[in-house]
Amino acid sequence: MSESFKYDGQKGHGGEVHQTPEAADQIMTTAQGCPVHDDQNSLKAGKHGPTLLEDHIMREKIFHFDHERIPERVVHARGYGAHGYFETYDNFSDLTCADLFQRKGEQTPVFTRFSTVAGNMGSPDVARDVRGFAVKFYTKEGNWDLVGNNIPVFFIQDAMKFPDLIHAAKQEPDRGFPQAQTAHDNFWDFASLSPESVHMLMWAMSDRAIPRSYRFMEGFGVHTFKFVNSAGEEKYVKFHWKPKSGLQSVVWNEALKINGADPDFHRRDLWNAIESGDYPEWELGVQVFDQSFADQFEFDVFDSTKLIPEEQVPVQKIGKMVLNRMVDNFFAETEQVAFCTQNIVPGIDFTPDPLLQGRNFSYLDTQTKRLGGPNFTHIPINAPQCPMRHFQQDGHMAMHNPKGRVNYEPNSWPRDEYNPRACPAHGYKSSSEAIEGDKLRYRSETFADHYSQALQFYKSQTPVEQLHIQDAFVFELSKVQTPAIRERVVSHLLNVDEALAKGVAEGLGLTTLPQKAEAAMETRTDLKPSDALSIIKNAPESFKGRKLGIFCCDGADDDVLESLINSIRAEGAMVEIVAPTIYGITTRDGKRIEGQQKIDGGPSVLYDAVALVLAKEKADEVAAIPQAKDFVTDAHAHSKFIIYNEEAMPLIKEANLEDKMDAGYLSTLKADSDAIVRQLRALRFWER
Ligand code: HDE
Repeated sequence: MSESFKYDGQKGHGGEVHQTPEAADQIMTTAQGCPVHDDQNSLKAGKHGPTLLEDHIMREKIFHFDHERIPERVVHARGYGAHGYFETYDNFSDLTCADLFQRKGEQTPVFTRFSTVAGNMGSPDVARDVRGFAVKFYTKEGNWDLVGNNIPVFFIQDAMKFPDLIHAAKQEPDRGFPQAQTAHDNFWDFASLSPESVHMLMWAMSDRAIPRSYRFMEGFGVHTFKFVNSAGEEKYVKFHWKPKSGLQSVVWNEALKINGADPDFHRRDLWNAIESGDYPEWELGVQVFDQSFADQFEFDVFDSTKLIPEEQVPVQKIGKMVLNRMVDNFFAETEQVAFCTQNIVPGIDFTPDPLLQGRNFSYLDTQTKRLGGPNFTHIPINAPQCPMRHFQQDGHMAMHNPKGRVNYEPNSWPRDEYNPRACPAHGYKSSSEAIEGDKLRYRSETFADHYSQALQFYKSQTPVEQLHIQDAFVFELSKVQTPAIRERVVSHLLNVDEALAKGVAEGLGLTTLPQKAEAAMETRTDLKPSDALSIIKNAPESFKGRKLGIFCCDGADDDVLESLINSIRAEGAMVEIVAPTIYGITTRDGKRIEGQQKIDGGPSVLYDAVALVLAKEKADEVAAIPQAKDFVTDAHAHSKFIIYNEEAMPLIKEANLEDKMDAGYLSTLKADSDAIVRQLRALRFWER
């Protein structure tokens, strides 16, 4: 080969040859700061190599790459976070001396991470699962982590059972599947042998476990905590997050399809909302009660498988959280954030809830493993935004290091910020509690009722939601291969509601009903339904923050499209154009509208409602696209509103829906677009 030919590894690969920096601050360096001359070719002995060990630049690059991963979270591995602030509504010093609740209008920075529980880091977002809802408040008196879920109760009553629960829920250890789902033998075997989980199972089989988006779900602290004011008065408190945009879930068949079409559905949703300035908000509510309420309440307030209905102790709103900034770097912030239930601040305290007590050990322990040492609080996302003064020192990756000679106390050196002392007046004081008794492994008898609140939850649902619960049990148990496990689950449901148990048994094809499971306590039927527990009863009656998918084609009517898009935007909602090609369409008047999705990649499951704005000359061609047919068929099956113009009738006919058109089909001929959008506020046409 001629000497004049110099192949640089880029020519012919479409890359720019020798991309050079335009300014001094664009020069690439090694991690040690040494400027790099060529980042694409290793250092070789001769033109064909071998590569030299001397190549410190390549060695450093590959060494660092090899160490990029840290252990994923043992649970809640799949998650997504955002920054924001919490604003206090008033002075709540009568309730708590927690600094962040003392001043009306005070803003406290927060970082919030939402997650699923069972799936590994790369699992799909819309798995049927509990969602984590963890908030780190960077208060002036230290970080307060409220590490909650989107369901107010939990599967188990004692932390001792947590490893078993999670082992059973995650992939089975021999085969390594199924991933991100509880629809398998091990989970239902464990659950059906742990009757305390029945209340939570009802929630997990409800639409709560398939939220439409993080933005449309509630959050709960689950445990009972304590508020303590400056006079030392204590109250019990349960924390609630209420989304300002109302509750919403998807239906199960839709969830299955979303996971194929867009496994990042919830991530993308939060990213798009925040990046477009539509900042999601949640109000923080508290249920505050005292010992006398706790004494007369039907259940033990330290039992995390029970909730306190809002009708019995109303939720008082004390502030709101606004998420308004995405992270700069996913790993640095969302992956490295270390929530710890034991991070509390003066004015808030724990209770003896045996689940909470166990968590207070687990979170610190797991962060040390995940983040590699005791100095994870030095990582910016975990560091308090108030001063830290103590004598802790050294360890891996120590970033905040004390100055001066003093690192112990008592000492007689001058006091300053590097020589702090504990303060009896302002320091964190655990609330006093008289405790006596023998050392023993024991489950309190007051934790023994496993079915009454499961029934109360079921009775609080609308018929549509009740049917979804029944269907979910049938779906999950149909994936269980061992008949005895399926029957054991039905035997528990017989203690909850006979019609539900029979419906599930029928769905499973059981010819005879099993015996009722032996119950430690008989199910109470006197608990009143609680409307707050239903999603549909708490729907927002607004289409704001939701998304309309408009399937259109060349020749579509400009007026129809334009007025629909304007009305949707006026509602504060989003629109996506779905077209036969990603190039988009040319309207009847010759206007070009870009497509955001090609029909194959933009199925109707990605939208809250759909519109079909087609054109006469293209109607038959479009009706022949199989994915276009699925678009309509799925929207119909998922009880979505379907807006259509007359030119879309051939597609509707092709989907065999002409005879099934109900009041959920909204004709652009019969109503103006504002009126149509008002109808979308119901979110779904459940009557279908
Ligand atoms: Fe967790 N949980 N958990 N958990 N949990 C973790 O901590 C644990 C429980 C929750 O976005 C782990 O950092 C025990 C209830 C959320 O980073 C670990 C018990 C509730 C997150 C852990 C529970 C939660 C976690 C794994 C039973 C709702 C994700 C990684 C006693 C109130 C936080 C990590 C994030 C994460 C332990 C039960 C919520 C292992 C032992 C109940 C939202 O420490």
